[in-house]
Amino acid sequence: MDNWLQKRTQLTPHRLALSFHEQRWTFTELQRQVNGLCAVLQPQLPPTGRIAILGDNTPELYFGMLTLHQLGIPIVCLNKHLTAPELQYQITDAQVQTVLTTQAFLPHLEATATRLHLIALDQLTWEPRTDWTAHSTELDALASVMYTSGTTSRPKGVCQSYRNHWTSALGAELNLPVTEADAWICAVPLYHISGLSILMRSLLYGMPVRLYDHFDSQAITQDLVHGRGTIISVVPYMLKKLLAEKQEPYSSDFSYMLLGGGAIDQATLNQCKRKNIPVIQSYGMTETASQVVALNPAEAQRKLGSVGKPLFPVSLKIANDAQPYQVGEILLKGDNLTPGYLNQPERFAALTTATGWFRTGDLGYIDDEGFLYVKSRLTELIISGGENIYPHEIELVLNQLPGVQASAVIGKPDPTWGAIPVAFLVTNRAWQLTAVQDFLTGKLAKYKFPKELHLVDHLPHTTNGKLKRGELLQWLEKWE
Ligand code: S0N
Ligand code: AMP
Ligand code: MG
Ligand code: MG
Repeated sequence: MDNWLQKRTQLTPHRLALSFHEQRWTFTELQRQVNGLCAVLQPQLPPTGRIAILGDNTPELYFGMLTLHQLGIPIVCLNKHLTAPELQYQITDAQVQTVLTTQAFLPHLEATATRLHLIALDQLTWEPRTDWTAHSTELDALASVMYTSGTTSRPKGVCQSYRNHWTSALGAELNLPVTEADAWICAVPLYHISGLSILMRSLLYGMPVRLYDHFDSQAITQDLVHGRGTIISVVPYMLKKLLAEKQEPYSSDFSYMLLGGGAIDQATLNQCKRKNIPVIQSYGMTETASQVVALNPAEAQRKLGSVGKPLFPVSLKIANDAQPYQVGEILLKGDNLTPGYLNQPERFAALTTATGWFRTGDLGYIDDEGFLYVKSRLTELIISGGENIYPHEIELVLNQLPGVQASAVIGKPDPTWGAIPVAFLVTNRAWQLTAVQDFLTGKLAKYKFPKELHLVDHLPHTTNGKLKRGELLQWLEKWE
């Protein structure tokens, strides 16, 4: 295939591609920016080593990502909240030598152990160019890498091919057709698949993206009221903020909020219904290049609480040939699915059944009409505001606290974040939450910090020594 931006520019040169505050770029203008950046960047890029991006959702970062694809280079997506040691692992694992970033993030990257070639996109100057020979798109080539934390050990670099992005965009479009009048608000991070998938859809559908450098619920509400966006991707935290913000009707042009990234409570969905906010629930993961199951707009109200039916390119079943309403692990197949984890084929193989189904680790059931309901997870993943946290990675650091014999972390349901990490310490010292958080500073991303601390004299274990996290949750409930 031709390079997607070039193809899109040939097809609809004058259509709006991107807006950011008052700035606007048609596909032709976007293409010219990217051509210009290609010419400036290409001579600077070393011949070996991968290239990562790190930063806020700025137009410069957007141009940078498209430039990499135009040069035939996969994008390693780094989460801007991570600390230098957390970034270091990903940089080493992905053999990153160069990072496209912005000035604000330079000190952060300079603190990593690897000597990186850092390029601050907001410090570069380039002239828009009309010509550049773009690298064509090989569907099975690597397009992007995104890290997700693992249950016990190292984070996994999820490989996403162009075929994954292509299939994902196609499946989404067949469920929720996008028209020329649509514009998709992107306030989810471009380093998550929630954000990158919007960029990909823009190229494939010819649809404008209204970019936000961070989640600003007031400004977004004004956009929705004044018709400056017809679709927006949100995680539950964002949906609740927008719900609280809404005082006046959204523009009649507004279509829906695409909700994903974590579980939502029925009360919030009911409130959305009362306040006339159309919500399309979806289910997906980094490994599936965004949604694989989504509600159909016509059924979104009737099936409130369900995440919908598997999209056209997706095969889904519940393990052990479960009957309707019987809960089991959600299994997936299809071209959305990652070809594997970078450098860790054994971990992908361990999640693949003998007949080639991907084990999601999520538990759910299908009702008698074929709609999926997600119930919980097999592993102890905590999802706070759409960011994944594994208790084990926090425990590893807590165990280094002076005077701590043992630690445990569990996710506690939280009305704002969905869930928050709560820590239990067996210790002979009077540790306070703020002192623990100080100790974690620089070691763990802030969103992983425990928000509650309990000093206990023992932790509950099974007879074979496994921590009983469920019992810890019961302790919390008893104490409250
Ligand atoms: C929720 C967000 C926006 C919160 O960030 P905000 O409000 O901008 O805060 P900051 O200014 O960055 O920080 C302020 C303080 O808050 C702490 N903090 C930030 N985030 C979190 C967090 N998640 N949990 C706990 N604390 C947090 C900061 O540390 C800071 O602390 P102080 O003030 O003490 O320094 C932000 O977290 C965010 O953007 N979340 C969304 C991430 C996301 O997109 N996740 C989805 C990942 N999954 C997927 O992509 C697959 C599903 C999918 O594709 C999808 C998902 C949604 C919709 C559609 C789709 C689709 O299928 O297309
Ligand atoms: P990530 O790869 O970070 O997007 O995380 C994917 C995980 O988020 C899934 O495996 C689920 O555990 C969770 N998740 C995504 N969508 C939903 C949903 N609609 N309801 C409940 N959990 C969800
Ligand atoms: Mg912010
Ligand atoms: Mg995540």
